Amino acid sequence: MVAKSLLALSFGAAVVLGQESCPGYSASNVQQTGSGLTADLTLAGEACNAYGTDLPNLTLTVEYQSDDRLHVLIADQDQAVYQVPNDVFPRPGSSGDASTNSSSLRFTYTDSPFSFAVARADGETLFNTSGTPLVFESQYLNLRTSLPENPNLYGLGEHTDPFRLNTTNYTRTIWNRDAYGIPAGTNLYGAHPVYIDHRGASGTHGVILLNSNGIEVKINDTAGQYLEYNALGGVFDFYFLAGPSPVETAQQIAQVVGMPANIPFGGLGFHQCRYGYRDVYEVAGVVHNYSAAGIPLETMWTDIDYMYSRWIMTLDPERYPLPLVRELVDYLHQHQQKYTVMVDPATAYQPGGDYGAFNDGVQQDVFLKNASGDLYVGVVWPGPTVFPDWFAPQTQPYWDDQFNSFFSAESGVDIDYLWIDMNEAANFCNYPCSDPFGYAEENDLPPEPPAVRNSSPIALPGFPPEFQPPSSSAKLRLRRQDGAGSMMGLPGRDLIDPPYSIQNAAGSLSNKTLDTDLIHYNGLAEYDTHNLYGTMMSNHSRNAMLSRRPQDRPLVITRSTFLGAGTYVGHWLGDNISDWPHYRISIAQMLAFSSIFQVPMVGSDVCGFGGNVTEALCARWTMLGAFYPFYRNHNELGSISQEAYRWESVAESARRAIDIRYRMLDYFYTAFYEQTVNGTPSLNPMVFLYPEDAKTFAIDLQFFFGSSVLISPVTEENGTSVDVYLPNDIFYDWNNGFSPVQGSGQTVSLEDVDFKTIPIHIRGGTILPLRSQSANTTTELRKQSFQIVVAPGQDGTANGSLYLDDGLSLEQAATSYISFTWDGSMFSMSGTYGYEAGVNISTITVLGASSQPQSVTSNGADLSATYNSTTKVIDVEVNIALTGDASVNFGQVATFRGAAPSAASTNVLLLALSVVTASAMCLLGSW
Ligand code: MIG
Repeated sequence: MVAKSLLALSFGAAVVLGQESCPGYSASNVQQTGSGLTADLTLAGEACNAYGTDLPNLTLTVEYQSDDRLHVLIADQDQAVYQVPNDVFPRPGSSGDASTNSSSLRFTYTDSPFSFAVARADGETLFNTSGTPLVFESQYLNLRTSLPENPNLYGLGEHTDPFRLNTTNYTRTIWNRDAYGIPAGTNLYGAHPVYIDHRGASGTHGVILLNSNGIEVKINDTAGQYLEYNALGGVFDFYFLAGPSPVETAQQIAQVVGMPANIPFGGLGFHQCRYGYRDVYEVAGVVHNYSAAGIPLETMWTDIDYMYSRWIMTLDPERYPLPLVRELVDYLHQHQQKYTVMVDPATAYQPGGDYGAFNDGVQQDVFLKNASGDLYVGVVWPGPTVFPDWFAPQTQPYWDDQFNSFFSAESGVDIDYLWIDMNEAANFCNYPCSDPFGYAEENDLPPEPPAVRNSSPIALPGFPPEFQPPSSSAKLRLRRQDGAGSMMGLPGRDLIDPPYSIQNAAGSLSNKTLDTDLIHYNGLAEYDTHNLYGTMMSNHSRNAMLSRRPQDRPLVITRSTFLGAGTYVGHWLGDNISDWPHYRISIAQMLAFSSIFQVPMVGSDVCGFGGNVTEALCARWTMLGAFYPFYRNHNELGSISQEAYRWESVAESARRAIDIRYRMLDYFYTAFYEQTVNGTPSLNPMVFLYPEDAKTFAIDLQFFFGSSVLISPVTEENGTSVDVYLPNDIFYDWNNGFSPVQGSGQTVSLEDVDFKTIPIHIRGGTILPLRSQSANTTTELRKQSFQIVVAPGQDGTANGSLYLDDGLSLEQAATSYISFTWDGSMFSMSGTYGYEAGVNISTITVLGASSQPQSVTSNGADLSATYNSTTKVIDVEVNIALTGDASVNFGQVATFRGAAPSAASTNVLLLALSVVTASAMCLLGSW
């Protein structure tokens, strides 16, 4: 029922802005529609014009889009105000059958002064704007919702603040920025104005504000607890998502921002990168050293070092000559490895030369222009640069052409994946960048490249003999030689210096980025669309990768993102520092991107980017990174080398961590796939899986890889202990032969966690498909048989799933999706079996068993089972094809069931492993 709210007792308080009291709006002409209502909102008094001009006439549109999604749009009646374009962010439609009555949400409003509230059908108020009048001005929007005391809020990225946000005196600025060192409390590379509000047993909901203007979200408790949006333009385009669980809320966010793109299986392998590999020999040397050290390297990367003078779509003919780069790529491909390079948007300004990326772009009119019609010139690595205008329709074919030529499989750099950077967009020259040429010269841009080697490179056994130092005649073509009405924004605004200043850490809006008064090809202002630049480059770059390899799923990793970026690309978390605070915060950051922003292919630079890493930190980070979806060691120019083979301890931790990751890779790939289908997070904060356990709400140093594998890394330099919270549930300790561990809702200290070990617990109630052994590449890994690990839960049952496909194709001809269940004595699998995996299940492992089973049978045949009475693990050798339903009967075996036995009545042993001193973690004896 849409009714006037009784809740909305207005305080009658006018918000005081810029010395003026703002009048708010009155609602009139309320029209019920099939799925909601519309109303006119009229300015209710004298304009306050606090930070711009109050708009007199607005329209409210409320639509119940599904039973758990409510859309509330407050826009100007004239539809002149900028709105995020549908072709950049395709809005979800209505499911058609949603209605006021069926929805689990209720919209109510007060007409004067206008305010609205969103509540659950059972009455719990989720959002209520009655505390302050709505402000809707030409360059300023203000809306505040009251919240319960000390709320559990998550999201509003990109940031490096705790996963559970501060709730007092806290400002989150959203304005994409090149943010070296990713400082806490500041605006970083991405714009994700979405939050999750978790209220324990009362449920969880989500709120998306679809707005790409600069935004400041203020959270404080000075006028009751509130959350307030201050935006520099656009409209109030809200999506309220009912949850009521955290996982359902995440799924509902995905229904709005789009399901994430799937990735190639190989993208989950281990990646090595750095800024400052001086030449192709050094890159080849790294590949060689990994193999010599016995550390699986899946993908080798090259930063901007490969470019001639930092010009995109070129190679440095002396340091990275084409024939040798092609040799390197061939070598990698022959060894089932991959190659990736970086591309920036900024293109060297080189008029009058033969630089094709520039010339073609000028000719096809793809670069941003000043009001005068001249090219807009900023300064990035190559010195003066121009920037593609992704809003111009000709930019996609231009970008495709550049990719097809420079990244040609036949004659260019045949990359497998792509890395895109500096797309906030970054510009070194502060506003107003009146003399980019002078600025570039003063700042030595482009920088001097490293000296060319004058001695022969060190021999690399296994590399082609032709892999010789560049001959002076090795000339590379620097680029291809063969053909290769509305809602546009209000006029009259101050697009450089709006009256309201958000707390942009770069200073004024245009600092270190594109001028915000630039007008795009289609008429939109950079002021309104700045936060979209990186995501539009992502979309264009994904398409360009598809244009050269139409059959293959692309993997593109971007720095800058907006809502919905995950539908195109993954994200690395930018320029972190090689220190423990950045190691620790990487978990919260990654959780936000995966479980809230729906950009699940995410990770931080392993061992850290800026500064010099310590051996202990690099060893720990190499293990933690094995549980990032995107697992890449990357390092800054000038920092000490940090490839995993540089220290024996790090090499050993890499070998062990990769071994575990790879054995789990199909399990994680399945979780990732599920996220692409329905938004179920492939990484879970503890609060998502234990939403009623208040002790989990703020945990962001432990997390679930998938929904079964709890990772609890050591978080201190030289530390060998870690405080671990285990909810009241049954877990199985990976590092102690899968021995059962009863969690008791306490934090316990794990001791003696050496530098080669990361604590891993399997959550009871789950079934993990593992590969029975790891391999040197993911291609080889896919030839290993499966070991299915059954981890019974408190009720004695468990389930899991396995998705199988070729790991590569955009369109899959045949896939398998298999469900596994354990009912206490019977293991069964059922599902669809289209994909020929070529391997079978070779072992079924049942954890937490109190005794050896009397008999284990499949189709009436006896199977041989071994039982370890210390770890309580049964292993059964099987040979089950992944081509049809099957079951294995364990007869009367007793696996763990029911609540933890009390110490008095059972034989409770303290865990004898290296790890434990805490009474809360006990090995369950007989029961
Ligand atoms: O201004 O390409 O975040 O990963 O190594 C720095 C050089 C430009 C920033 C990226 C970083 C990369 C670096 N880039």
